[in-house]
Amino acid sequence: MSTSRIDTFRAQCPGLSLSTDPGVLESHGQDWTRFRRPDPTAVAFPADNTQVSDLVRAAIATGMHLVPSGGRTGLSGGALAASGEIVVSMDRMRRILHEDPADRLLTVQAGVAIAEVQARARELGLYYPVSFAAEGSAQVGGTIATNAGGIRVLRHGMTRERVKGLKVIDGRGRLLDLNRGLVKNASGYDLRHLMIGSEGTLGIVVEATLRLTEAPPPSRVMLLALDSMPVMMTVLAKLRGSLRLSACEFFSVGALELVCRSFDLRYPLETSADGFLLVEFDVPAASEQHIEEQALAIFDEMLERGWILDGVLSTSEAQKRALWRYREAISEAAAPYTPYKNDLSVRVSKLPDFLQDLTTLAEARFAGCSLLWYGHVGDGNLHMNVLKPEGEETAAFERRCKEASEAIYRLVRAYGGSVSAEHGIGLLKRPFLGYSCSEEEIELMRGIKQVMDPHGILNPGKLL
Ligand code: 2HG
Ligand code: ZN
Repeated sequence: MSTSRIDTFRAQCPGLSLSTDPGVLESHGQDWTRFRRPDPTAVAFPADNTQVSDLVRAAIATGMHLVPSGGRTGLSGGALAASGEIVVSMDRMRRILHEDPADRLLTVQAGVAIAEVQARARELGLYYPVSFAAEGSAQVGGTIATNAGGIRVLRHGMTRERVKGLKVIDGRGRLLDLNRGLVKNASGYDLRHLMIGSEGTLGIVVEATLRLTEAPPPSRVMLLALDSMPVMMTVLAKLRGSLRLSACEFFSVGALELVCRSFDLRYPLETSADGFLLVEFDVPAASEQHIEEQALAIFDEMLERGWILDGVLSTSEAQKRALWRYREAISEAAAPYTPYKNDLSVRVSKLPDFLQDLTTLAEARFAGCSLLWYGHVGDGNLHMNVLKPEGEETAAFERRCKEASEAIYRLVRAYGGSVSAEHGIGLLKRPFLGYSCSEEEIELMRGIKQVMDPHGILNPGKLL
């Protein structure tokens, strides 16, 4: 790009911090995906809403494209800038703006980390339930742009459920103040919900008003070795019948072994199995003994019926955290193997059949590759990571995975599922959007994009 174009851009944004430092371009031009090299022209660090609005107007005037960027922990390439774009980083917009314990609302700038929202909620005696392994780096704006899920969706839903107000700069540089923290608001189309999950293609989130909830009661974690995969839903139904679950996660033995190897952890159980279920459930102090007895009785019954082979029940907070680590560290353990990610969902009741069909398909298609299976099975969400065999070229591996994806996504469609449960479509899943959404839906999405971003400057090439 010519120097004059970026100079014109700069001149239209007085006071805007704009970096062209190669290290910053490299770090801020990408997310956690590793299939493309970042190549942005510059990284903008706006400090307030006006500067975001200015830079959108400057982008329109100069024909520059913008890539909104948060904590860059995305897994679909939604925040990847590989074509000379200007990255819009929220790193300087990290203030908690307003606390309203009476309404249980917290208003924050888009660059505040999820862990900070959680910490502030705790200080207020409340709770922010969006939780996932990358919460220390992931920012509020990014989680709204992708409608992030995580490990508490079973009880609290996705990020969408938490967003009660949203300030957004649209594709013309206008500030939209959506829903303003209201519980009830039946006045027209709810543009807030259109923005949630739009992956920076309709507007740039600058502020959010988040709904907190009451602090959860004490809890225990149970890790179970499953006798077989089909029995998983029977076990879940049994547990749900008697215990108040706040999480239900699954992982395969391959995933567990990789975590143990990568982080030098000891194997958590005495018996091995193909798959494991990790559940967390409430144990309010008043009924601690009763619930513990109930949990152990269910455990014995499941053992007797042959549904599970082994298990462990946490007895301390430290042990609870240690058990969670086996699940939460999987993605990090997989990272050095350039994993090709699948983030699939089907209705919870269909999961066992889907898993069986998918396993047969994936084992045939990915011969020679290690497959890691894990996910939030209480929500019908399965992550399948295909690890790149040592020595294989990244581009060739990606091509192979994409070809195999067609068959996988045909199966997903046959089950009425989704090709992206919680990671977004971004760049990597864009060719496959049609497996989740009909032509009519996609046509309407294009129309909405045209209205909200008529100049096509917001995250072009992503999602649609
Ligand atoms: C998780 O559930 C995250 O651990 C990451 O959504 C999943 O890396 C993945 O495929
Ligand atoms: Zn996940």
